[in-house]
Amino acid sequence: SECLGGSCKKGVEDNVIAEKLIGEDFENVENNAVEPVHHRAAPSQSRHHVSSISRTYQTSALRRWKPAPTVMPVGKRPGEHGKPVHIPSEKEAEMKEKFKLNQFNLLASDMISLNRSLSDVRLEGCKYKKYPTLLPTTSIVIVFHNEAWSTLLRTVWSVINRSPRPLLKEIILVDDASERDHLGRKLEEYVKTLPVRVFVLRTEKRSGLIRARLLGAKHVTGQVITFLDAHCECTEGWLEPLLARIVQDRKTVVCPIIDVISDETFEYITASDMTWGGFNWKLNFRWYRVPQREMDRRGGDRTAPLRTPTMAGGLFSIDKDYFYELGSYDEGMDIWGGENLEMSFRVWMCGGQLEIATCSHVGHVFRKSTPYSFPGGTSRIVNHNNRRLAEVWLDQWKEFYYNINPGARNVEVGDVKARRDLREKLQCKNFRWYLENVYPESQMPLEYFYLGDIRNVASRNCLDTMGRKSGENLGMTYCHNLGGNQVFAYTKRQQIMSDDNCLDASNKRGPVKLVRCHGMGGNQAWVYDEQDKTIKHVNTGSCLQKPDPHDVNLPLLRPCNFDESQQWIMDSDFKW
Ligand code: UD2
Ligand code: MN
Repeated sequence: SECLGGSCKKGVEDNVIAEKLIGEDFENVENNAVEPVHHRAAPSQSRHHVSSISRTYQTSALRRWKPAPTVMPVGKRPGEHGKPVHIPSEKEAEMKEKFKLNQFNLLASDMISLNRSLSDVRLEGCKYKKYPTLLPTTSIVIVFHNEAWSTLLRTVWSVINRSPRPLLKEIILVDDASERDHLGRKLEEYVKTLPVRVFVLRTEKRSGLIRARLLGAKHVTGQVITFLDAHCECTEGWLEPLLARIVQDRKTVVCPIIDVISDETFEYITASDMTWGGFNWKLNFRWYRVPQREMDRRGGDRTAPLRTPTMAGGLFSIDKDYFYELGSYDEGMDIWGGENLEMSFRVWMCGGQLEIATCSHVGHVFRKSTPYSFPGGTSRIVNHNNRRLAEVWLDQWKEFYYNINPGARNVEVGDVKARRDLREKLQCKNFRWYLENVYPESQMPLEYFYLGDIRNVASRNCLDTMGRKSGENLGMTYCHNLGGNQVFAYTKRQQIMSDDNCLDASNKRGPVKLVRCHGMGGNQAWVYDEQDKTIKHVNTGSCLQKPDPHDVNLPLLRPCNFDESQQWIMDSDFKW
């Protein structure tokens, strides 16, 4: 199966990922509220630290800690300091063969030490930040299905080496019915030799990552649960910023910045602190640039926790009691997908907050495709999970999902009553509130007049994105009434949108393109006149017109003439 949703960091917004891979210019960070270095906490300061602890935490239950010493591995193996590993050409065939096992360069991973060194990738201002001297303990829960030995154990070692020992209660490995010998007895014997309590749980049958995490969570004895994927590497100082936010407000769910471990070379590539989580109409998780308004809220301090509308899902810390109060996970979700958006909406709508602690960096191997099976079919499972979250949390905005992904309507959703009851019981706010207050930049518009196909009166054909990308021309073809590429929203901001693209014209004779919606009017503002049925481009005053016979798939922009070729029907569900 191909790259699912935003799970692969390379599938993100082009502008954002380009910046991620090139690495950002941190030049003006020094101007931003970098705290002075304090070598010893002054008495007044420690009082401040205690008072910043949320009242639900008993200080007696918290642990004193010192930053973890970074353990430097002995010897010189490839990949130290997060450098890329290069495979000699004579091993290329072997490399390609092994790549298939996990959809990453297993040969490279196996060459790297299980506790390889990484550089300190944090912003300068993070290195000297003071955190409460008392923090809650955490248990790390890592679920896996057929994970490679080296990536799994490198995850474990990076936790051991870079977490303050008093804060690390245990590491819980949940094997979700793997079929690899090394994950059996060998793994159990190995973890016994580790300097930290590590144990292995096993689901009886393949249960998917959601139910596997629930099994792991049940055995947590620390105060905070920290979930990680099984192919991560934690960097210096990763844990303290996560726990510090939770001890300040136990209803905070905190993610680290998820850096990229290259699936090809295992190079450690620092991700931007200027991206946050969003989602599109298809309910794919996506990374987008943090808007100015959130930068302003943080007073321009890039080391301050960043409020994010959604999370990628694999890496986060949550107070254990709060996890259950909030309804843990939806047990009706299978294998992979959807649980991250479900939890994101639930956290925000039910009184919590979701943050990225920009001082916490954890690397993750982003893959281009999933290596394991989806029993029952990838799209059936992902649609099943997404339907469950749409039916419970999205209110009327679920129609965006169903319209752009009409196949989902026929996928079994199961019983969602218990989850709807949960929403009721927790007295959660509605999705309108979420869009207004948490995510006004969302691709799902807060106010819209119309959602459906746009049909020409003369030709009876429909506007169609033809599945094209941002920057390409709008298309047109016969109406199939299925939604998908023929579904558009006409919004109160005068946009005509399809998912995250908007109809855009910069010339009075076209062409009309699909361009990433910017929400600023300009070339993306259109006025639909219900009376004469024209779609007029505000900036140029031209009207949208059906294609000429010689180029039947290309809608035109022409001087308005009120002819049928410039009349359009947008009438189902109209609500002005
Ligand atoms: C992302 C998340 C992942 C999860 C997923 C949506 C990050 C970095 N990763 O996808 O945690 O939220 O989006 O569901 O945010 N696994 C099982 N049983 C299964 C399938 C997977 O245990 O049936 C394990 C798998 O071995 C891995 C973890 O679940 O350790 C996440 O799976 P993934 O790495 O394939 O997901 P990813 O990173 O593409
Ligand atoms: Mn993963």
